[in-house]
Amino acid sequence: MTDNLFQPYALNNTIELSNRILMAPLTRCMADDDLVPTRAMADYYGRRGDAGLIVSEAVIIRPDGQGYPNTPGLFTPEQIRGWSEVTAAVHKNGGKIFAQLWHTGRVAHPHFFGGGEVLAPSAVGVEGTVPRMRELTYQTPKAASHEEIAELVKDYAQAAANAIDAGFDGVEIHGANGYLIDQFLHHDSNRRSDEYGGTPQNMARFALEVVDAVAGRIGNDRTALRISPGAYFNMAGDSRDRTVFDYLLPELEQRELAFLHIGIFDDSTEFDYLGGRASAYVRANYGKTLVGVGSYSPESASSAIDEDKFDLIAIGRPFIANPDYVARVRGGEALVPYSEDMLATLV
Ligand code: FNR
Ligand code: 8K6
Repeated sequence: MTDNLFQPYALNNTIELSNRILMAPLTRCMADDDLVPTRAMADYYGRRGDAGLIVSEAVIIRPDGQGYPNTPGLFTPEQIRGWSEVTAAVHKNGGKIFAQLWHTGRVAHPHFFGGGEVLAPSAVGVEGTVPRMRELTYQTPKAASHEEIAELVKDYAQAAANAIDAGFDGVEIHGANGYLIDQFLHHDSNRRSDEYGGTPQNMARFALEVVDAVAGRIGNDRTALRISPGAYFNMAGDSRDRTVFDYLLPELEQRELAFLHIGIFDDSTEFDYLGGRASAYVRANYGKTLVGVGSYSPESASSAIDEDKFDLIAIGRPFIANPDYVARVRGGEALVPYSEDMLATLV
């Protein structure tokens, strides 16, 4: 029984979802060479309009945020126009869509933005090479100055305003998966000793400044955040990270965001320093709407919601394999299994 997935859910007085299934943000690297969303992308998202809410693939807020080929942007008039076709296609099919706002920080590569510096909290690089472009080795980033941090905060807020201009219903700030905001929140990547590092308050400062700037620009009711308290991607965990999130979560709760979303691939992963699963840790420290994710089936998601582990479920890979995921689950039909070769085309 998965009936509870089909209950409507009010995020707040502004936004009501027709069901509890979110399409998770899924990078597809299919924008054109100016990072403009294409007609094929509008059709792809439009086909998934029966999700309670779509969170778009991660969208870069400015050129030096790019770390993968052909990831879309939201900083030029053409990109805003391209996204307005996507949001129109989703709305035409009765759906809602948030833009996921992204800066990759130290995971950026100058190959994508004509050379120059890679900005991060500290001059600590990631090992290895860019996925899909293995000839590109990651470079050591530059620790962002106070002026550069202020500029980044402003650019998140501008991208949020651009998202609203493009017809999005709101934005999810990408604070997860080892990208820029997450780099401030973990000791592995944040070695600063100024007011952006060293203590939980300082390490959480950049995340909260971005949240406040975005909410100030478009409203807290249209602002959501994704976080990864458990480091698992582009990042090494550190037992001291726990105190950063112990401080951050009550601060976020006060801000009355549309929702908080966990960033993880498999929610059965246990983190020593969180005392278990990331979702259980966040649920215990954050009392507002929580979105769970990570290798859930319709049945396991339905049980988790029933057991009050979170309020809404985001589904990723199964949505790539099944554009009609919601209809299939509702009708009790079998799902097409996901496989990595499906990433080559937009179905
Ligand atoms: C992802 N994921 C991801 N997360 C995110 O915050 N922004 C993104 O752009 C992407 N892109 C992305 C691309 C691809 C191809 C995959 C497989 C995953 C993570 C995704 O949102 C989700 O957390 C995981 O896929 C786990 O959920 P499922 O797939 O087990 O339902
Ligand atoms: C968020 C943008 C990612 C863009 C590249 C496509 C991502 C493909 C999925 C990669 C899977 C990585 C999984 C890491 C899981 C670690 C589990 C402990």
